Amino acid sequence: MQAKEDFLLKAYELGIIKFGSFTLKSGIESPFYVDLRPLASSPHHLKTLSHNLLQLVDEKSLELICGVPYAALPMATTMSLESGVPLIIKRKENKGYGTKRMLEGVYQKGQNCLLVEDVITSGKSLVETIDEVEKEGLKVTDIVVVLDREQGGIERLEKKGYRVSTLFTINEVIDILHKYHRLDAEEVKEVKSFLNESPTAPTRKRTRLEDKEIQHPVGRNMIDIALRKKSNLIASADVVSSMELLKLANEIGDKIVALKLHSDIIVDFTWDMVTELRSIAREKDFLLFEDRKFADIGNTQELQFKQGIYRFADWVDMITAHTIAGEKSLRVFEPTGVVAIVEMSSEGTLTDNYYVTQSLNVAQKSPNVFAAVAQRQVSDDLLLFTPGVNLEMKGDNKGQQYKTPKKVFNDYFTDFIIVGRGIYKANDPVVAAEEYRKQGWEAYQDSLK
Ligand code: S5P
Repeated sequence: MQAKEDFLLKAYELGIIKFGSFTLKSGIESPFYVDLRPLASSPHHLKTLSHNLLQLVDEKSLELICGVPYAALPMATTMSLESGVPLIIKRKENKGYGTKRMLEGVYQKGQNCLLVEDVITSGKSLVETIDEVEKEGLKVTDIVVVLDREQGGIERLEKKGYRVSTLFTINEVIDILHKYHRLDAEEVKEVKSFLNESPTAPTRKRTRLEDKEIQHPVGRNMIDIALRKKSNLIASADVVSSMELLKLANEIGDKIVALKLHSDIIVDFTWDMVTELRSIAREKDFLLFEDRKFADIGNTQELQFKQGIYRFADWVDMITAHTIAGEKSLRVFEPTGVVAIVEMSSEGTLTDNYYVTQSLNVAQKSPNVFAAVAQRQVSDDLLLFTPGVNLEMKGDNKGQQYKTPKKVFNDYFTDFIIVGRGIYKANDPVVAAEEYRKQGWEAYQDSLK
């Protein structure tokens, strides 16, 4: 205990915890701020800390050590040097050349990897790191954390089956600093009342559709239709003839919010078909959504959008576009609603964390983008559409990867699911559409709790 207290007091002198008023990444005002990076400037303390972290786990079971970037990297390195357990390095983003791997170092599939984290709050960044490490075929069973801010992160990880060991909790830190007169009673009271007010369960809460900050009229319209129909379903009508398309639209139209099309796969595309489709959409109260995935400079996209055989500008409510050509390239679609392709569902997609962040930046800057296609939570000023949803299949042999409605509403806070083959290839598309509508709406309602 004495050694632990001594260590904390020394670390305090290095400035790892500061008291005052700090705005956190989440926008919350916090009376304290923790940053363990200064520890790396004191080799002696870094060694002590790493030694203490190693004591928390059974060293014999370890095959690899990996630190969550960046603050835990020097800790993980020092632990590796002391224990002789090899280190692997997780990148924050893909470097875009060379091996393009997210993990660097020598490892084999199936090896057990200890994760090291500096501070755990909600556990979100740890969950992301675990996902990426597991994606490489490694096993994660144990996680060591220097400081637990006691805001639900440990519970979240334990619920997923991971063993988490922590060196300090924030309450312990406050008590030790008080005991040694680094904090007075008034400061302790302020910090503790802040900690008590912060919920211990994960703080993530999803926003109801009606409370989303969506300004674009097509986005508002989608929300209104969803609430009227109790449906979060976008059906992807990837059929190749106008007869099949119109039949499907007629049959499932009253269960969906939008019908997503790939017009260029329809062998007999005609304006009569468009007229008929529009009249079905009006009658059955759904929107027409062309999944063209534009990906060119603004001028070319404008021509592709307004000219040619399809003249989408004349008849669709919304279209998909990649953000790859930058914000200005997306303005050419105004006033049609744009759904930005931020992340793809397929195996091996190049949309890594770096791409997704940059792509969301472009999407948020573009006034006519009201939604994003992604496999993760996005901010409340965009609606989130998630494709790759299927109740029965895990994927196809062309790289598609499927998840269930429950998973995407719960984990990503998806607003609308996109379902293709799950519906149009079903024995009875009407029954299937009703099943996806019902399960989707129930999963959405559950995710609000
Ligand atoms: O990342 C993506 C983005 C889209 S828009 N992954 C996708 O699968 N899509 C589209 O969603 C895809 O083009 C197809 O039209 C639909 C999924 O179809 P399914 O048959 O696999 O459900």
